[in-house]
Amino acid sequence: SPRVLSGIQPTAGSFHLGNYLGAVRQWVALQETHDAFYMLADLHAITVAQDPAELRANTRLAAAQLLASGLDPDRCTLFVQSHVPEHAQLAWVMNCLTGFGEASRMTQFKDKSARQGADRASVGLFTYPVLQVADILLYQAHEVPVGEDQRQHIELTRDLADRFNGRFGPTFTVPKPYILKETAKIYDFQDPTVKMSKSASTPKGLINLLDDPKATAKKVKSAVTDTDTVIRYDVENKPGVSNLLTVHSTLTGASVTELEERYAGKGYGALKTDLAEIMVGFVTPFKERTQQYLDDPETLDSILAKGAEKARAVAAETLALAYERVGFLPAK
Ligand code: AQP
Repeated sequence: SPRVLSGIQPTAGSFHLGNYLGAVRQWVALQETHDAFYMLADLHAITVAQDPAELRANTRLAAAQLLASGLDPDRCTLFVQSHVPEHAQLAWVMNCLTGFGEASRMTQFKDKSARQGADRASVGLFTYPVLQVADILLYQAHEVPVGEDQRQHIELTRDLADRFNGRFGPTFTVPKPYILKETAKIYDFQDPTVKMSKSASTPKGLINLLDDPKATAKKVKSAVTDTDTVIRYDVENKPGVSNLLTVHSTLTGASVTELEERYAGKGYGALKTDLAEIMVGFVTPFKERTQQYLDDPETLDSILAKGAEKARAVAAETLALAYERVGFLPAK
């Protein structure tokens, strides 16, 4: 079956609603139809300042949240990026194929480095997209399930795969992005014109899955909408309401059209109250399941150890081929 690879950074502790709806939810579905590789991107996590004890704890916490979301270690390969040294090794080769100007055009780097100040942004942050290229190509992935914010990085992956294949002979599968239109971009609940993001959103605009469910309900009820009263999906003119409809629709399975009909003539209050209840119903068992996995770190670590072993088998084969193609003398 076709292969997918995706990752999530074990940074801010809790996943937010954007991570879940934009990416993790698709991962769970794809493990049924694809040969799926999912990684905790801890090498990516250190491109910004981090605390070692927190990184370790957050890596287990992210694994627990993925399992709580429905990833099944018997149906997919779940691993920690730093457990598979081939990622860093192939990244070096890909760095040498990437133009400085090409890397400079990556908008995520431009945004993040502007926020941090050019002197504080690390070289690691600059080459972050190239490491991502290596992550994907190592597994010969056909598709990469991500949110819209990652589209440019997948384009870079395609360009570099083509460049390598053209220069050294067919080596890498050229992957496609797998981005579901409806949930490609979940917006901040306070500023529905920008994406929900752990580094840029204010606490009120960021819906963290592990927050106290009561606090989450409150955030949903105070979501920013508009001064109109009509509940209609219209991202351009009604971004706040449209975002709430997207979340409602994805979590309940009701189509947006159905929801527009159901809420016709009702006020925003009704939509927000219902969505608050839906969110509480979703996050309460999610939090419980996450805690159960955290309470058993030995099982968690053994799942990750098995995942790393499966991942390495694939990654090592690709790296060996890439090393041979670039002309490295084999170690005897
Ligand atoms: N708002 C979003 N809507 C849809 N998808 C989203 N993703 C992130 N935000 C949204 C997707 O989540 C996956 C994991 O991404 P990550 O680990 O790289 O997280 P991130 O990009 O660091 O998340 P943030 O909140 O955007 O962090 P900052 O602010 O640090 O950049 C990816 O597939 C991503 O598309």
